[in-house]
Amino acid sequence: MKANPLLEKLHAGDRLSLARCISLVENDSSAAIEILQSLQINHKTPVIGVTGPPGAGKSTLVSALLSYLLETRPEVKIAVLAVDPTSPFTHGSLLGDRLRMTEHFNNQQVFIRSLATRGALGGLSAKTIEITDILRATDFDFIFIETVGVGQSELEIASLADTTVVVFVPESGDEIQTIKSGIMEIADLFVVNKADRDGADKLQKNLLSTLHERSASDWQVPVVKTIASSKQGIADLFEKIESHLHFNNTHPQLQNLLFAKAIRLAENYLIRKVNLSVFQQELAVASVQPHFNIYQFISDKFK
Ligand SMILES: Nc1nc2c(ncn2[C@@H]2O[C@H](COP(=O)(O)OP(=O)(O)O)[C@@H](O)[C@H]2O)c(=O)[nH]1
Ligand SMILES: [Mg+2]
Repeated sequence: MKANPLLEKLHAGDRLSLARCISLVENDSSAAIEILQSLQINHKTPVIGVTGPPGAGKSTLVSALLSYLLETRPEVKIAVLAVDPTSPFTHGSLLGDRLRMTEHFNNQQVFIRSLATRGALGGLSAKTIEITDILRATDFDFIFIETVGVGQSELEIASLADTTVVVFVPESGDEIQTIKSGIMEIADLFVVNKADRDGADKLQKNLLSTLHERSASDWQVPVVKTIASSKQGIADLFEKIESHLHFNNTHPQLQNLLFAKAIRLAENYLIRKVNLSVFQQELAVASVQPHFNIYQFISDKFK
C-alpha cells in the first residue's frame, strides 16, 4: 500500500494530523476507513475511562489528574476525550468541560477533544472506539476518556478502557442501591468526589462493604476519596490507577469486553452500508402496508 503522509505524521506525533484524522473519522469521510485500517495502534498506551453521573466532578477530576501528571512527569503526553451523550445537538455542556480544562489548553503536552453524539443512530460508541484507537496510534503516554454514566454507556466505557474509574459524590449514597448492579461489575476503581461534603466516609464504607461481599476477582477495587476542585486525593487516585494498569498487564483484557467492542464496531459497519434517510423513507412506506413485518423488512435491507 502507498504510504499515506497524513498517517506518517500521525504516527510521528504531529498534533495537526491527529486532529485531521479525528475529524475525518468523526465526519464519516470516505478516507476514514483507510486511515483506521492502516493505524499502527500502540496497545500498551493506557486508556483510563472516567464515568459517573452528571455533575459528579469528572471533568474537574480529569483536569486535576492532568495537573498532577504534568507536575510530576515533565515529559508526559496526555490525551483527553470528553464524550457527552446528553448533548446530541448542542455543545453547551461540552463548552463547560472546555472551560474547566482551559488551564491546560495551550500546553503542547496535552490534547483535549470533545466528542458530541450525532443523534441516536450516529454510532457514538463506535466512533469513540475508533477515535481512541487513533489516539493510541500516536505518542501519548495516557489517554483519558470522560463519559456521562447513563445505563449502557458504562458498559461501553468498560469495553474501551483499560481502567474504568466510576465517580460518585456523597449524595449518590441513596441511588447506589438502584444502580449498583451494573456499575459494580464494570468499576475497577471508585472515587467518592466532593469529599468536602458530609457523607463521604459513609459512602466509602458502604461501597467497600458491598464490594467485599461481591469480590470475585483478584483485583481489590479501591474506593478513593477526592476533592477534585482543590486537587486533594489526586496523587492517591493516580497511584491506584497505576496499580490497576499494572494489574492489567498480568491479567489481559477480558475476552468478553473485546467481544463487546468488536460487536459494536460490526454494528457500525453494517449501518454505514445503509443510507439512513432512504432507509427511513422506505420504512415509512413499508410500515403502512397491512401485516407489515419489521423482521422481514430488516432482513431484506441487510441482505
Ligand atoms: N464542593 C466540591 N465541588 C466540586 C468538586 N469537584 C468538582 N466540583 C464542582 O462540581 C461541579 C461539576 O463539576 P464537573 O467537573 O463539571 O462535573 P462532571 O459533569 O462530572 O464533569 C463544578 O461546579 C465543579 O467545580 C469537589 O471536590 N468539591
Ligand atoms: Mg464533565
